[in-house]
Amino acid sequence: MNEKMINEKYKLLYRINTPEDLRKLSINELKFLSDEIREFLVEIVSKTGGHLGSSLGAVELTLALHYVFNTPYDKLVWDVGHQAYVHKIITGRRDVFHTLRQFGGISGFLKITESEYDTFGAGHASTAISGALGMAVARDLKKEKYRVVAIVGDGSMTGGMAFEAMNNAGLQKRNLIIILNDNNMSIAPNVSAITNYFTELISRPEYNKLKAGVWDLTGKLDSLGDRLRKIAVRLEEGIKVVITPGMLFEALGFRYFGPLNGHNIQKLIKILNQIKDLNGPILVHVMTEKGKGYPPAEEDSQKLHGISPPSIISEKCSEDVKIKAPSYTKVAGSTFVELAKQNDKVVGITAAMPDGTGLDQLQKEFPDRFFDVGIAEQHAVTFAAGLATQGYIPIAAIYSTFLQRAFDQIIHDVALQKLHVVFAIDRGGIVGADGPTHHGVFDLAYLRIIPNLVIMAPKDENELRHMIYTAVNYTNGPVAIRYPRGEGEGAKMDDKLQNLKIGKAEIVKEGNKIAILAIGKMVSHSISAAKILKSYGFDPMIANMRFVKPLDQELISNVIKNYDVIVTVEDGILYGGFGSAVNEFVIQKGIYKSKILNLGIPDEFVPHGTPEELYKLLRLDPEGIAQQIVELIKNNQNNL
Ligand SMILES: Cc1ncc(C[n+]2csc(CCOP(=O)(O)OP(=O)(O)O)c2C)c(N)n1
Repeated sequence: MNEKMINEKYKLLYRINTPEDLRKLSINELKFLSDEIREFLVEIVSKTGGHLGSSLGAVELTLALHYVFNTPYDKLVWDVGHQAYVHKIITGRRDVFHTLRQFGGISGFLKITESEYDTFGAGHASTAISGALGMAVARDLKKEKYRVVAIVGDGSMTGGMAFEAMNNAGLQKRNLIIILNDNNMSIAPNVSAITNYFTELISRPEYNKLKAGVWDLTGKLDSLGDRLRKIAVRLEEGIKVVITPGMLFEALGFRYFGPLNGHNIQKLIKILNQIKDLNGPILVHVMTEKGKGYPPAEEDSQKLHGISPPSIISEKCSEDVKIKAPSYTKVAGSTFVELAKQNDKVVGITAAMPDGTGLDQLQKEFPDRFFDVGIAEQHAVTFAAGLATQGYIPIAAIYSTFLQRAFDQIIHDVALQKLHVVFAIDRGGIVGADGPTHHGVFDLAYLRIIPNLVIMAPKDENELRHMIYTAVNYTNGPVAIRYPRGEGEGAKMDDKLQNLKIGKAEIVKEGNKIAILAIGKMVSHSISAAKILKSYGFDPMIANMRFVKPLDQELISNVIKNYDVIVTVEDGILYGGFGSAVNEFVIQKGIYKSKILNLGIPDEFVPHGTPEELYKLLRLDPEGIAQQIVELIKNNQNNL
């Protein structure tokens, strides 16, 4: 599309370079702008991939917020950040929006270094209220005047941290506005008591009618002094307690407004203007529709929560994309079901990611043994611990990056009590376009330090099945299996599941002089690296280590004796990870003599991009692994 065509198609949008431009538009123009933005979103995100549904649902809300609040002086704090594409587009990033989630391009989430309008980085759920409260307190300490607004989805409200923050905000009584963006959906349909509560709240017409009356009354009484106002508020409290179920937010110290139609921009602007300077913590409940304005997303908002490029909207793409192997997730999901069929004590737990973890398969087959606890990873782990005390074998399937949240629960509630919980840790390693908030690169390091925990990582999807089987049969404590995002390696699937020997590695290729000790996905990269090394005259031995804990000490001792160069390879952070474990072992045993090269992720956050781009950047692609080994040998020719 040339510039003229773009200008015609997006007439209003191309006038908006900052929210200041937005504030010059009439309400009617804002409505047309909403349509243009929806079209723009679908056009771009279908090419880049990304969180389409959530952003489509938040178009009017985002415009209204930037229209009413004086951003960036006033601070908008978006939870997760996946719904903030419109915010990006109208805060100076329209012309680079096509680089969304691309290597070197703009982030798919909020990033404090990307724009002064991104007041707080995000990617993980339920952080916005805490961050916003911190800003509000800082404002008061500095005696400044800016307003702080946190925008949180109903799914993210299921995270305990949101309530910890509300509880504290209610106590502190600072001026703070929370917008509850309620679309009744998390990624999957939102499953929680709080969702039922919202639904109940909005479906009681008698409450809404009375509430409107009382708010009107209190509004009119504003000028009549404290006493009358207190009486009116008390009257209102009384009515609410009788008519509404619990008044959760008000009990936490918030003034509740809503529910409002989040697609009626005129009304949104009116109400936001009315409440923006009220004192104390305020909660505005806004109802939106996920995927609004784009029928495929409205019809299947779960599927279109996030889309991969080329978009599933493109009709051609299904022919173009050749699937080489089932994903690790799919294989894990079918193995969970297979094991659940064999053993009625096996149960599955997800924290709001039934499809993402493959547990949707168990949900279909054994709905009574499947538990979606909401975006509540900490609870998921301790809930699993409770089940395990009673003889159940919980499989807690959680993404590596989100399991970080439950670090203490793994230590205190599971490992310390030696409970048999199976952690199926999906998205270990590099995840790609979601970037640094989502890469699962810390898991081996943060899990390795926990006593009683067995940690494995499969070289391919076939081995993943055996590892899940082994973990379910291992009754001596908790087991973590960490596997990557995306397609498997195309491995041949064995007919029968086998128990792997705990702490035993597998030699996948004999060789001499160089020994490559690889873990997880890095085994296949190392096998390809060995082919490259052949052209340099090297023939390395390759071990699939399988276990980060316990380590195969016997194998490592033998390798130290018999090889000149030992290379450890992992797709995780080097500090404290698998390579560190090998180093610690050889130093402790006093058997350190060979050159040891630790390949993995340096002490940096990994940006977003395709996995291929990122492996290359990190020199963890086969070429990078081979080259690093060649460089080591060249630099140490005299010592080897
Ligand atoms: C701690 C954590 N767990 C899981 C996720 C994955 N996740 C991203 S968005 C999302 C759903 C959020 O629902 P909601 O806040 O209602 O926003 P919506 O997508 O419905 O607009 C989930 C579960 C996450 N980002 N952070």
